Amino acid sequence: MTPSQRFLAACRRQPVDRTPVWFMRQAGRIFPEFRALRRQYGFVELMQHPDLCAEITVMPVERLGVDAAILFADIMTPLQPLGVDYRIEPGVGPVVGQPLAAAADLGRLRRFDPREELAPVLETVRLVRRALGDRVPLIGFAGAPFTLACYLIEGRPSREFHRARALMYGDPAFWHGLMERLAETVLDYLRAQVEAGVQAVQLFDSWVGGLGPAAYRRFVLPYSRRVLEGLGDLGVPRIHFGTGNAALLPLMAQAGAEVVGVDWRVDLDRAWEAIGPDKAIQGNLDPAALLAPFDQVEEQARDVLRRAAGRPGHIFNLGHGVLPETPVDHLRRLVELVHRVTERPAEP
Ligand code: 1CP
Repeated sequence: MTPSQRFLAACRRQPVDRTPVWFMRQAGRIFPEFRALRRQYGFVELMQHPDLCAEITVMPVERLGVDAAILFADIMTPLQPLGVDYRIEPGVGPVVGQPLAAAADLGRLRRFDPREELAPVLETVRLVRRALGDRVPLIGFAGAPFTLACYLIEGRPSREFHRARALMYGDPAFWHGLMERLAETVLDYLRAQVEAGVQAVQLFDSWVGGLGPAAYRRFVLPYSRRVLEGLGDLGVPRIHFGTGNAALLPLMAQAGAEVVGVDWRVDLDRAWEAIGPDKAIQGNLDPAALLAPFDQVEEQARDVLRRAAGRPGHIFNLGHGVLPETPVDHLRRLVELVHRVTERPAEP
């Protein structure tokens, strides 16, 4: 099997010759070449250079041997044409110029066509597909409406997103209006990525774990579902990732993706019971394990693989993004380990 076939088959819970593996946040932050580029360009400026973004996207495929590439962009990328002024501050993350606070602010959000206003990102997709050919598939992505709403309301990374949660309960007209606009924007953007050539999509709901199941069901699920189901006719596998609260997994599994991505705070076998047998699962090595000596990485990785053994539909990944200080060589050896441990003889 080629890595492309391996990854796409696992998404569909079909048998594979080895467990496919890739790492969230594998493009960029871990490579010295990226850090050198960042001294030259601001992050938002870098997005205007499809040739450089394509190079960063392909780098982990060549250096680490992973079975999939993920587009080099950011969850904030579609917010600029929406009319949101933001910058990426080193050591902090996205910072929004004028956070949203009330229904009147929704009037600031523009309608736009991603084919025009996000043309450089879509050009990156085309360049990457040309560079990769059929070697490995390219995963497109977007932030889920809830996680984007958190940044738009808080204005910067926050530990608990108190303001966003307070507005969710306190001003439902604003909340639902905002989530509707974000769902529509994210859906258009992901559809444009698929048209440009991405072969799978991941919806990142990185901060959703701050909610309980009842709030998730009422304030978030309908909008994530609108995005994921809105991609249904395109035939590409959909991965839905969230962190922080395993109690949400059964609900996230109802949002319409083929694959549920799980973080490291839950045992993979338990997570699979929670999402049910009709979904594939992606995860979930603790990214911090990679900062330990490699024998510990191996022990933890084997535990993840043991919990997934014997059933098709596992995509090995970390439980959240790879940490910037991770040794590149640990990642390379981890890919090799996952492939070696899970290798199955070819069907006769
Ligand atoms: O593989 C890659 O890293 C390349 C593509 C990529 C992806 C998939 C980037 C580039 N960002 C993302 C997704 C992303 N961005 C998420 C979802 C995944 C996750 O939870 O990790 C989130 C929450 C963001 C928001 C964001 N953008 C942060 C995190 C802030 C926080 O609160 O922890 C940061 C630091 C950024 C900027 C950013 N995006 C990407 C890079 C390489 C960077 C750093 C830029 C720099 O050099 O300063």
